[in-house]
Amino acid sequence: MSEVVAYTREGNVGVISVNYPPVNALSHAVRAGLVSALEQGQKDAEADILLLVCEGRTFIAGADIREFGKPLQEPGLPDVINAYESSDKPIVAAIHGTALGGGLETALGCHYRVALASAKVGLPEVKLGLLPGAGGTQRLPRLVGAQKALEMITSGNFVGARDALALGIVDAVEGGDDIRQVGLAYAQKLAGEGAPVRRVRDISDKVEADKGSDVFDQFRAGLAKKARGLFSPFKCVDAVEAAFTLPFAEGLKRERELFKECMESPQRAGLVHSFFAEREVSKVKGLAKDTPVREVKSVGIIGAGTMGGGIAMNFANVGIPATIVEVKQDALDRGLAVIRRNYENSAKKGKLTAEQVEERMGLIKTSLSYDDFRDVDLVIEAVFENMAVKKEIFAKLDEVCKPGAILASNTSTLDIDEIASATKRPEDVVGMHFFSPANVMKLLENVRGSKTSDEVKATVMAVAKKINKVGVMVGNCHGFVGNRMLHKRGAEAMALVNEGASPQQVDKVLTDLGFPMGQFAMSDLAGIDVGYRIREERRNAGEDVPASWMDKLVEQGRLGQKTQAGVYKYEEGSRAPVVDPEVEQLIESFRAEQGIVAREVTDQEILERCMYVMVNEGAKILDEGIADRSLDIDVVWIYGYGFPAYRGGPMFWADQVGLDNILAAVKNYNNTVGGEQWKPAPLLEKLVAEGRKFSDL
Ligand code: 3H9
Repeated sequence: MSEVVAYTREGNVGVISVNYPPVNALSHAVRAGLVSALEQGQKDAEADILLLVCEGRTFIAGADIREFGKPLQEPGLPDVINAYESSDKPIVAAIHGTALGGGLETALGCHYRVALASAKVGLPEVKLGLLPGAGGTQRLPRLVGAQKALEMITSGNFVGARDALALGIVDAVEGGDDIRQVGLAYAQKLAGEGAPVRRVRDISDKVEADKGSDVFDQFRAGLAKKARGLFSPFKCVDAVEAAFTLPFAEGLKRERELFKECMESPQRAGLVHSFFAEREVSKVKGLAKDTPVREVKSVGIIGAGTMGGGIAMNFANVGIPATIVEVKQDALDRGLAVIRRNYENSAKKGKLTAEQVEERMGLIKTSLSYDDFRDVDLVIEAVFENMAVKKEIFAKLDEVCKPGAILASNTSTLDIDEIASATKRPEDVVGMHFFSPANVMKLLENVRGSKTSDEVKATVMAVAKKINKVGVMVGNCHGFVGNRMLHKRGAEAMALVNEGASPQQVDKVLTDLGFPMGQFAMSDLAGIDVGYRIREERRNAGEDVPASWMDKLVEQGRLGQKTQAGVYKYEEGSRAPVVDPEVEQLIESFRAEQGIVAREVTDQEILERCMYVMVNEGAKILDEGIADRSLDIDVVWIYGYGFPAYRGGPMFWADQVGLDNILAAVKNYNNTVGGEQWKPAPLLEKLVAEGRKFSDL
């Protein structure tokens, strides 16, 4: 008997139970086990009806993603499901947890479905760059019609059990939490009624009703905007359409062909890498799994600006009270008003009820005194980037906070060790770098200082999870992982414009690569005075920082979106960047002043200089141990800067481009453009010499 799928009998019900932790994914062993258990059930004269049920936390959550890219071992999933659907004895699927992808497809191959009220179902293959490839695109529309099937399959969103019942995906929903008992009772009831075999492939009314409908073209038009640059959502529409134009068996064949196309696409590889990378980052290298985690039941936040307010919202959203401290009452009032407005906007969109808004506002307190931090478990400082100010704050926190409280800085660039040196407890000091808007962006870059204790590291990673962020642990250096790489890209983008490119040309190359916005649109969003101040500080410190056309913009009061003019101009109330002829003129006169003769800059050069400079810096970051693994860098960029997940992050992307190609270009720019940023990273040279990739490290 298979170890992962067992066949037993209870009364007249043959029970096929899957036990393959953690999520009962359809590995080869599970598929083979399902087939042999079915054969036993068919042969079992005492079994009138069969029940498919899973052990552990969930019904089958899909194909085993770890098998993707490896040669298929028979039986393939479509054959397993066809065998279940063809069974002469009725089969009931009993669903708890999440029936996803191949899991829901397996349930759709059964003749009846009963679910716990807490269960969810969905076909999330599109999020992995795929489409449901085991009959999901042919069976689901037969139950729910074209529109709903397209919505579910192209979005990958889950549906709760009650909605699934209303849609006809499941036949019954039960309370409680004992899925085996629920499944047995339902199967016995059906057997008692003499319920016949009922195959989804034979249900045709919805297909007939939607034949010839223009819903497919409408969907494609909608996706052209929503799924820009993506491959598989369009293939999903093609596959669902086949359910309405082809007989079932041929529809399955068409689905298979389209599934293979998706499976072979680089986007599938990028998205699967992103899926696992997001989960791997929670396992911090060198941190024992059983490291104790401190309880965080209340937090203090210093600074009621956009950042401080956004950070407070994260905690209030999960029921953790937050106290914000500022020096002036009007700053607190302003900050609180912004938080309220954000929540009320969510309520207007139907995402929160009025009670929830008040509940969350009730969890956010304000104060003018650090004394209110006496009992908090974690304090996050979110004031402007000035070391002297931060050190003063941390010295005060050291006096006020209870022993064991974690003292965190939201600094985006500054030295955590120097901040920690202002306290007598550097082991409790850590960086927690949120990304703006902090209530929206998923990334939390946790920065370990040289003395940060393991317990504190483990706790801030746990806090990230608790507030629904993706936490990545990184080392301490100027800009950490994300901003250190971003600054290199920013400087290169600015130089490209000096040399002859236009800001919009640079931005277009980046948005064509899949970024939601380009370098300059992003600078306008953040405020271009930020970079200006950094350049000025470096100049004052005697560094040789070349003059830039962007300095001129700031000197003219064009600070970005907040002044409706920066690198672009902005119409009142709009965030859409509009090319401004005044800026074009300013750039031209800057070039004339500097004696620069503009040359034609190709899109390829923009791509290489903006992206390879980041990859080269990423390699240095890895070499220095600032990031433990290349996947940590990938996750920082996907969740903090909108790097297209389907390209897997900058280091995964570099592997696909070919590290030898990248190194050759880096060497070329080292000779032609020059500068520290183009000195080839030793790690990049080593990997190329050894014929290895970042992902092999
Ligand atoms: C598919 O089905 C294709 C078919 O249409 C056609 C085939 C022919 N495989 O997320 P968690 C691991 S495509 C292998 O932390 P949660 C995961 O890596 C598939 N492993 O837990 C992690 O491992 P570790 C369609 C998987 O409770 C552990 O399980 N299905 C798979 O927050 C726990 O995961 C999907 O896309 C898998 N399919 O969330 C579903 N799934 O402990 C993808 C998970 O070593 N999965 N693991 O780090 C999910 O959405 C979530 O994992 C789930 C649980 C909601 C199930």
